[in-house]
Amino acid sequence: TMPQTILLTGAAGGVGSMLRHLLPAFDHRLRCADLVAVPNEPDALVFDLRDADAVREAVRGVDAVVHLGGISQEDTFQAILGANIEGAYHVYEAVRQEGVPRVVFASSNHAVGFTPLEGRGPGGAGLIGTAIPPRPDTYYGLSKVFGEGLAQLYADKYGVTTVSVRIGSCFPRPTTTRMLSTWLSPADCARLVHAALTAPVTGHVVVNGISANTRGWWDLAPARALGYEPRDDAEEYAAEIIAEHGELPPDGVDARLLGGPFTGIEPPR
Ligand code: NAI
Ligand code: 15L
Repeated sequence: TMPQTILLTGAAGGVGSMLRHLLPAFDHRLRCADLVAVPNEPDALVFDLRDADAVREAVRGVDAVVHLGGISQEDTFQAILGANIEGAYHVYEAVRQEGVPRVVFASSNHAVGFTPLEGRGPGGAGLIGTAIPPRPDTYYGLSKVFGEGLAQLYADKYGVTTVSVRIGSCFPRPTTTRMLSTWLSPADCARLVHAALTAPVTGHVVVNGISANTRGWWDLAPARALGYEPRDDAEEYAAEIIAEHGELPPDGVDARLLGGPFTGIEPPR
């Protein structure tokens, strides 16, 4: 098949940098964009997602958008409103007007962060799927609920296909005990984004995005249905992490609520 041209927003960020290195191996050609210059990408487009015209220009002519750009943790409502809510709206309006058929949206575990874990996971009460009510744990998580809603609207009304990936914790390696459950390795992230870009699906599909973690409590069936085959398991780091941080206290937020520490964050005002 012909290589697809993909607009990668948030290309200078943590996940964007990992995908810049890993996606070309899947034969995707990247057009990088960010608010700041993208290291080693002199052709990257530098603009603010709040600028509708710049977003439209960036989207023109691509086969798909991988939308990572925006604020990736809790912030003031105003900041989230501009970068994440208006930003996502501009991406979908551009996609609609330019006739781009597909978006992969970087959603988050924090869209459903107040979901109780109730001893889920291996040997527990079963895994948490994607057909659960929104329960954002922050204004940040709320912006991901908005993004998923926007994806659904543009699927139903305009036939734009979106795969929303509720990412757990995508970092080079797990660094906390919670991440033994939530880790998405960079290589598995690239596998999942590739599956989301190429799977023969339409409409709005929501998938959980973690590696094949022994301690995972998220159902990966929706992602596997797209062709995602995770190869990494955070358990490889368990001995080291437990030696440093210990097991999760059963009555602490990390063991009780899906969003862990974000459920207790007070936003800056
Ligand atoms: P990051 O904060 O490292 O990267 C986000 C990028 O978006 C930055 O390079 C930033 O400059 C850019 N950006 C921020 N505001 C912008 C604006 N107004 N206009 C244009 N660009 C703007 O975040 P990371 O970790 O790379 O995450 C990427 C995406 O994945 C984010 O949407 C995040 O919410 C989502 N995600 C990440 C998780 C993770 O574990 N890394 C977990 C769940 C979701
Ligand atoms: C997220 O949504 C954040 O973007 C990321 O920085 C991590 O905090 C991650 O969730 C997590 O829950 O570990």
